Amino acid sequence: MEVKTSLLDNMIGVGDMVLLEPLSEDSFINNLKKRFDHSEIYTYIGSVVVSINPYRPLPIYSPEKVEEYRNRNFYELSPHIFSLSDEAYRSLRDQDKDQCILITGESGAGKTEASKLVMSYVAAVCGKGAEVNQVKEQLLQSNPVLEAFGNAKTVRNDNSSRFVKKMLWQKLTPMTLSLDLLEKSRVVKQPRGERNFHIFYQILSGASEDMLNKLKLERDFSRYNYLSLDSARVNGVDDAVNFRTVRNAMQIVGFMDHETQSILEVVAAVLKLGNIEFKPESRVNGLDESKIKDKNELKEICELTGIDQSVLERAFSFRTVEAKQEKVSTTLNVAQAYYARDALAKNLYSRLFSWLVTRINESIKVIFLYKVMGVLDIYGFEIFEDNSFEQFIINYCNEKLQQIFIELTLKEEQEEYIREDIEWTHIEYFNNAIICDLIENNQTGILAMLDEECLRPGTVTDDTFLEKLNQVCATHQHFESRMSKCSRFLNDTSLPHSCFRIQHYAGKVMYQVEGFVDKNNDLLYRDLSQAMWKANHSLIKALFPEGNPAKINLKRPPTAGSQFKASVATLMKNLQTKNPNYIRCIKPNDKKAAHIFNEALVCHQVRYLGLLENVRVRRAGYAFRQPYELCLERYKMLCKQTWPHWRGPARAGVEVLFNELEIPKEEYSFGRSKIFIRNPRTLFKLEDLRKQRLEDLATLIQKMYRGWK
Ligand code: AOV
Ligand code: MG
Repeated sequence: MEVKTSLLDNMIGVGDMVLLEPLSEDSFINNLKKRFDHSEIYTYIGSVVVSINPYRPLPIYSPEKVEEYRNRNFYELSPHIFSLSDEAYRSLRDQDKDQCILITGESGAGKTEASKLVMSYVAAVCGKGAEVNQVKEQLLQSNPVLEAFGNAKTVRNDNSSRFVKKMLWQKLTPMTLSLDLLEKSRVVKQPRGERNFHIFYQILSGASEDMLNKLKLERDFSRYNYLSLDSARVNGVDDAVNFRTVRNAMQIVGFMDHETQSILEVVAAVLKLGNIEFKPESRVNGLDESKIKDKNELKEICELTGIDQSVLERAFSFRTVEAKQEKVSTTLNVAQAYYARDALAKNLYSRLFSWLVTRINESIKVIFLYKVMGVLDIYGFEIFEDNSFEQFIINYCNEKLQQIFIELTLKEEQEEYIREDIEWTHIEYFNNAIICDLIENNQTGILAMLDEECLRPGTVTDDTFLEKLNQVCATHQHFESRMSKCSRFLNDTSLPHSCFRIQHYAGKVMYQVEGFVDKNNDLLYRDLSQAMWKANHSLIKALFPEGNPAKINLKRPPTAGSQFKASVATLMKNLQTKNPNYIRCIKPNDKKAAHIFNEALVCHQVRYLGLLENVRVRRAGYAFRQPYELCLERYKMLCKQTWPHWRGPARAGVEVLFNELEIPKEEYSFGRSKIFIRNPRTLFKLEDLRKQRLEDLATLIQKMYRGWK
């Protein structure tokens, strides 16, 4: 069997960083660059795959490639995401080990594309039969649907995921599951240069006149307050074509026509809610009351969704607070009315999204109590000019995933040495547990303090929250604020008074405190949920179960922050029970452009991802390891006693082989099941000898062949 030696090809750099000699930050980046320039976007660090976004289609994902990588060992072919997928899939199938594939990297680094490649690989190689094929197709088609509703153009990425996606494959049958954690504030407001979720633009661009009429929509984006206009069109994206793809995908996934219609009605209602405007109207007793400026939009929303117009109108003017037996109605002023409107739009949309996910799951779920393989694709680390609660939450999620990487890589490596009875040296590296603690500690964490502030009676503002942060976090190494008691930052004019800064594992991020309290409170007045529950629209009714007066719950719903924290904790616990496989995505430039490799940018990511430490840990003592059988199979041709067949245990064969080749004893160690090689040069030597031997053999065969002729 011919085996490529692409891992060691000098022209295109080494395929496994573990074999890099000498190892330094420069050589690491150089190696990545060399490979990137030769369209080799994947490089290993042991079993970790480092992937650099090529920003152009590469011909390396064809069905032929799938076949090439199928059932092959990790090191036999050039590094590829398919290799990792195959490895994970086979471990699941043959060793019954739960697997998870963790895809990390900053926004635009290629996580979502990677997750889709893994999915399509597993779909291609797993299970058989008509029923399974249908489920596979449905799972793959769930992607365009989830992306239409959960992705948006941001400054960093034209197709940025604004939710966490987790897909599960059971032993032979796929099923999806998605933790939604959607960035719902985007529904009502988008940062400059960004768009709302794709689906809004897709409907307006792609729906037929007839459909638009039915949805009471107009084609013109500029009619809608909730759509930012400065970036309504995205280069290279055809919203109309995508709308057709999404409709088609919805059909395949299993949505009935009437369901799709209901879904689009909710989307239209959300869009139209943004056009309801309020004006102040003074009342006799001096209190400001808000009034709807033009009721036409309200009327149409109600016609579209079967919501009672007078009930909705009242819910935009009054707020009822129930405490024990008492009911108190207060009027809403203009600001409160806008707040209520936006809260309703956000809730309608985010609940629709969760419902979609559940619905997709139901349609493709096949229950088997088999082992599972999960693929996790999150929103990547983000630093914008203005960072708010959303970035804080997204970055916290990334911080946690990095923490899993640190814990599990260290643990796994340590365990391997212990299992194999090999001595090893501990490698130090930055553990971001301290940053996670700053955010999530139950007493002194930022989220806990935000909650405390939100639940405190009296006047609560973003400023009082910041004051509290300043008191409690002032001395934390990773927290910076100008108002803090700690004088470290008093003269730091780059840090405005209304901001705090966190030194995340991936860099410093300055957060604007404005909006934190509101977004965390995430209040939806009960009058509105009741109005929704009363709607003559089965989907909307189902989205607001708490609006049922029979089910009134006087307890305050959990805050957005604490819900998120709980979901992340569940996710992390779940991941820890699985065997992790990592794909570390790197963004080569900030221009979304092909062929550009910005060394400084890559270097920054390599640093914070801890990739060099990863290599060092991997080589702590031993750069390379291989099960005895594989090692013997690959190099047995180099020794008369082992060629062509070795009779006896593989370990003894390797011993004979290494003795014969006079490899110095201190260069390798025998583990229980694997040979551990200390220096990459030893491996290079073996590979060179092997290459030479193969060439000799080829010449010999040619000679013999000519002789026969
Ligand atoms: P992300 O998931 O990491 O960002 P994406 O996977 O959406 O990033 O990648 C961004 C864009 O890069 C894609 O839309 C493609 O155009 C391109 N791209 C990525 N990977 C590949 C690849 N393997 N081959 C070709 N093009 C690719 V975010 O969701 O914003 O964190 O939150
Ligand atoms: Mg993504």
